[in-house]
Amino acid sequence: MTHKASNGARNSVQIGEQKVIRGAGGETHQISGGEVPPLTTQQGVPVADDQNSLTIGSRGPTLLEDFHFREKIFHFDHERIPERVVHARGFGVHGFFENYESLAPITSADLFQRAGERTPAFVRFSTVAGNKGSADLARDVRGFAVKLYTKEGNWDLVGNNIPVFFIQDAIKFPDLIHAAKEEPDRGFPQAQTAHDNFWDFISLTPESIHMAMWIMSDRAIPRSFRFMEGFGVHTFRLVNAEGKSTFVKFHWKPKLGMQSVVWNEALKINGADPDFHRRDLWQAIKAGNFPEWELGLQLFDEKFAETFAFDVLDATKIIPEEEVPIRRVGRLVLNRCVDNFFAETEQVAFCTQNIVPGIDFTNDPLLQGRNFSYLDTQLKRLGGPNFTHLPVNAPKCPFRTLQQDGHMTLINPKGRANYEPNSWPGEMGGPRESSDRGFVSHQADEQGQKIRIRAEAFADHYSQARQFYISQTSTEQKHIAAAFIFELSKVENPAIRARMVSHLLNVHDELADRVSKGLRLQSKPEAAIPARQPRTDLMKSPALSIMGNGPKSFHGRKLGALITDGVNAALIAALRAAFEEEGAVIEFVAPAIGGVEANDGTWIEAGQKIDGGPSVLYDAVALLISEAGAKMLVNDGAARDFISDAYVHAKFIGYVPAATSVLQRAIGNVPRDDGFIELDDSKKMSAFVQACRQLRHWEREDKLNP
Ligand code: HDE
Repeated sequence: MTHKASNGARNSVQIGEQKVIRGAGGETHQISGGEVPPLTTQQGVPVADDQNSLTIGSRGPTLLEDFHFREKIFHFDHERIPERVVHARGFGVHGFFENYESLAPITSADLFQRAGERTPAFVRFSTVAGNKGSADLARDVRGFAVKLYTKEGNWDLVGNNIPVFFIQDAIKFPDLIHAAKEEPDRGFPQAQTAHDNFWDFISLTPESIHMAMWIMSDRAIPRSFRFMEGFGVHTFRLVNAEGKSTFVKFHWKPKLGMQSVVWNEALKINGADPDFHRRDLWQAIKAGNFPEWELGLQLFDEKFAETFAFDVLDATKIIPEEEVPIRRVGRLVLNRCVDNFFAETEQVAFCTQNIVPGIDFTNDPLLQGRNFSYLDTQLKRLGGPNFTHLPVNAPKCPFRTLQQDGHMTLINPKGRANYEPNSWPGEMGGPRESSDRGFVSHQADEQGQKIRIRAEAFADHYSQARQFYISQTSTEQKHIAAAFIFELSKVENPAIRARMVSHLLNVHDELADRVSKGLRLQSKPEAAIPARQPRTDLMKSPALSIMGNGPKSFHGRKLGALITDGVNAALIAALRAAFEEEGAVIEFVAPAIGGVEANDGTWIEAGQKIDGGPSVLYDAVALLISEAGAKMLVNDGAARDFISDAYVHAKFIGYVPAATSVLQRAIGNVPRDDGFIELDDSKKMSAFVQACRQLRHWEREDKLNP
């Protein structure tokens, strides 16, 4: 019989800078440096052996008295909590909001009173339809939820990256989400709206057509969380110290500009790196490239609301920026990753009802419904009423309630009084309401019949969908049509496909025509009968286009450079200098992860092996291979895909003459358009960076798909 050491033997021993740790089989490994804390049970009892459970003899039964084993398994069994019913897949980070100037004339909200004031923030980005383990590049709305820990309580602005929503009344939310998520009999498709139930619901819900345009646009496949806008969606109120209310729509404007990927690329990214968005944000923050957004306010009064063409309480409508300009009032900087994903990102509980003095709701029926849903959902998800005690959810200002007890309570009021009014003096009496500092709801006149009826002013479902379409560049319009065709081609029931086209006929003839042809409908359906005749006189809103508002910079973007042994070291140095000066990141992709030897004998480490670093992961590519490297890669499928995908996805391609044979093998003898930049000497590098600033060479895409 053999006995393993379990009589208090340490798991690690310090030998100078080296530590020797014991593996599961009792073997030893060396790791470097630092004191390690002893492993304990939850009760703080040090653990001597975490590799073997307690048994009678080495091959005998396990003993019930092994409290360490039982505690470990018990805790593991209960690691999961219900994932969010929507927005399950998310990524949270910390940062701060910095206020530019005092907004006292329009709001008494404390965070907006002083120029330069910084308010801690936690932001969680998410997709809506997919489960927690789904892929980042699903065609979907992105959640953009911001928790601001102000000095007068937490303000949660729980927004999206699209400024409108599918429905006008919260009572339809469960239907919308049921239709979008997996079909209940089969449990698929995952994280996709390309299926019958979704389009069945949409085609029977004309109010959703405006939002359908946005999700079929490139907005639904952002290149990065860092390159997308955010919106509060609803009309809110700002209220000043005198009680005067101003309507407001909240916008987050990314400093790095907007950018999206193309759909074929998104499909491939989901395979190559399902964590593409979260990895991007993680890497940017860890590298000190902190993304920033400016908070923009669209401010308007009752008079504007009365004269505006649509109801400002209808969340399926925008107010074009050209009509009510955006005032930029501060910046949001995201500068710290979480220490623990579960404790923070999973347990963070956003609630639309979390507002602070100086901010108030409107009667938007979607917002009113959300105010019930978010608090309610946290109870189920986080298991009790004390989720506000968790560090990520607790206010960072002093707070004191008379609430007590409940599951997992971490805070209970001290003193004798746990009720009020009470007549106990001073501290013994506990906290008191304060009429001067407390939250006061904006006083509004409300009266009317108790009815279930949609406001007449909500009845126009198509005019802004058309406005969105005409505001896009022709490339973006093509993408929208292609997305409708892709999604509806996955719909098995032809009647649903035709019904969608009947709505598009009310949006724009050209779009309806493209989609109808793309689906090969045998006869074009009649236009759907609109509740209100769509308007065709709404002006273009240039702000709605992504491509029309490019950042004209490669800052924050990523270049994938394919290298082989014998790569020209001077070119690599020039590439590094040029792209680093632009504020971009370079990742080297090589035949083996260990790296390559340059022509001057220096060693260049690789970030990816070719098949693990396909070009879909990069914004532009450079082919810096040697003659010998070209001979090797010309028959390498992954290298060919690297080039042909970059080509089809309209990326800028810098290449050395030695790469010509591989280029030809990958894309044939196509003429080199302006998206190709020959890097025959280091001086061409600045031309390459300059080209990359356009982000994509869309003319090529137009030529490839006329
Ligand atoms: Fe949400 N939504 N929602 N939603 N929503 C949730 O709350 C809901 C809506 C949004 O990162 C849930 O904590 C209803 C609009 C974001 O933790 C739930 C309605 C907008 C997040 C819920 C809406 C959003 C959520 C699920 C129709 C943009 C993720 C888990 C009236 C303005 C927050 C949770 C995070 C999450 C309900 C519509 C944004 C079930 C009933 C419109 C960003 O409470």
